[in-house]
Amino acid sequence: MICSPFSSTINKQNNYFQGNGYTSPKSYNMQGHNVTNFTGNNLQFTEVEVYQVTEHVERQDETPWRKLPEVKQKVLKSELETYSPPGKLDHVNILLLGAVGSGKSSYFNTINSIFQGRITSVARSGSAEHSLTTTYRLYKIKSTDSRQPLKVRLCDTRGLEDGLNLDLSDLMAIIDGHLPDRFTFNPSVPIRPDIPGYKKNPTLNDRIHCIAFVVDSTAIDVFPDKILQTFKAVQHRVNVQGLPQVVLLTKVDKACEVVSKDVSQLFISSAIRDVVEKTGELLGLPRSHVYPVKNYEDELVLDDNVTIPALTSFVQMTRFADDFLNDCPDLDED
Ligand SMILES: Nc1nc2c(ncn2[C@@H]2O[C@H](COP(=O)(O)OP(=O)(O)OP(=O)(O)O)[C@@H](O)[C@H]2O)c(=O)[nH]1
Ligand SMILES: [Mg+2]
Repeated sequence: MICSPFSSTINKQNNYFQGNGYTSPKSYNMQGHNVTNFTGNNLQFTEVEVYQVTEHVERQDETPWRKLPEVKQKVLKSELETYSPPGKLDHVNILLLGAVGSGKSSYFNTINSIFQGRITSVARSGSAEHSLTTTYRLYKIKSTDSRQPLKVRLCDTRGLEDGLNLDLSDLMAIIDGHLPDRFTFNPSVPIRPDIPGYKKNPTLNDRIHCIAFVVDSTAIDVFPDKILQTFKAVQHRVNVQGLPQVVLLTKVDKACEVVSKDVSQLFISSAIRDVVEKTGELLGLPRSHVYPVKNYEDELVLDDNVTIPALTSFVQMTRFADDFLNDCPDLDED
């Protein structure tokens, strides 16, 4: 019922309060009554009680904003363990690119831990004034049972930072496969063909087949402009090649209190849904390419709620890389 029987102040005259507003029942089954006989055709009230609703109950909608595949961890792992790239390729290369401290090395450690069945810390991670990762690493991940390396590698780079940034030509040298494993970055020396270890004629096997922009979900509102410009410049170059790009949105536990208490709420949290949307807009990528993940960093044991989102992101990147390679004109030449 829509009604506003009085506004401001009304005083009792004789035995009633004289209303100064109106009643207009709407969307209500009056069962044969009308306004006139319902109100007695007047706005005279013998008693007036005013209630104010003071309690605002914050209800978290329990419907997930993203549905993950309804398969067990074992199935996701097995997809990666049995994966073979098309053509004569030995492996697929996924590049982790992001700001200093965004969680690149921790993502590799997370995926490696999942396949080792225990928490591992092969890549050095932590916080430092400048990038903790100073060496380019093409990390292999061994299958849980067979101990054979997966045919998907995670390529960990030095973090981007103001002043000591790898510039666009350095990043393109990495993407085009000119850098060997364990190449030590020297921010004051650009990557050029005359530096030791530079691969002059990289094959498709050496090239990057999917780029993962690693973004700290707590930094999205104050994302450094210089790093965004670097991302955009890379995107501009690789869009021409059709190279797939995704975002790994890390540190989701820090971006939402509910998730920090219970990681199983990741795809229910509206705060995380909003960060995913903002990140997609910032990098001009569809939301379906933005993967919120919690890296293993504080845990001593594996947890399905951490493992499944991380593994899902890894499977998706591998599938995108595979799609790219299947459509790549250079595939038959390697
Ligand atoms: N709470 C939380 N901390 C994280 C997460 N991922 C990474 N960290 C922490 O963030 C810090 C930086 O992580 P790294 O993996 O070293 O980041 P990086 O991008 O490799 O950094 P550089 O190599 O220095 O560029 C470490 O202290 C990690 O423990 C996460 O999902 N949640
Ligand atoms: Mg690192």
